[in-house]
Amino acid sequence: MSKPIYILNGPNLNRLGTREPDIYGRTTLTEVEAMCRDAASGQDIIFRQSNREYEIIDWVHEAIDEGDGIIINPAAFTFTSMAIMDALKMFPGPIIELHISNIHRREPIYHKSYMSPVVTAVVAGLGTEGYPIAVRAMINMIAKAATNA
Ligand code: DHK
Repeated sequence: MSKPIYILNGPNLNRLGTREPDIYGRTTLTEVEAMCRDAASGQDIIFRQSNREYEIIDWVHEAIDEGDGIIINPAAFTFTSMAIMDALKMFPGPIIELHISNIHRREPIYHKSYMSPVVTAVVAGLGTEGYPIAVRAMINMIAKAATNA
């Protein structure tokens, strides 16, 4: 029985759709969640957002026990949180770090991610379309891991 994919979103992403639309687009986070559920085609998804660092850490811990994969957009915590990095290090399954914008083409403060060294893959710059693309990639990685197990 496959376990859910956790899709975790960091600070300010609750304002997606109105927040800096020239960078993040006009699609809302609720619409992004629907796009992920469509792409998952029946695979269980847990989709959450928080502006609190400790809450994201608690959800990574929950995923360690209850999940098969993590897709995480840590937003600004990407560049500040060793705590979230340390939590992700404990996760035994595949992890995709996701950014709506291409962080490497932005100001230097957006270039050094604490997460990239501990994740399986990074998706950046595909806009909100990056989410369903990451979901399909995650389902393939979980299926591959299951056949190799
Ligand atoms: C979202 C944010 O909130 C920024 O702090 C990151 C990321 C980029 C994104 O592109 O999804 O730098």
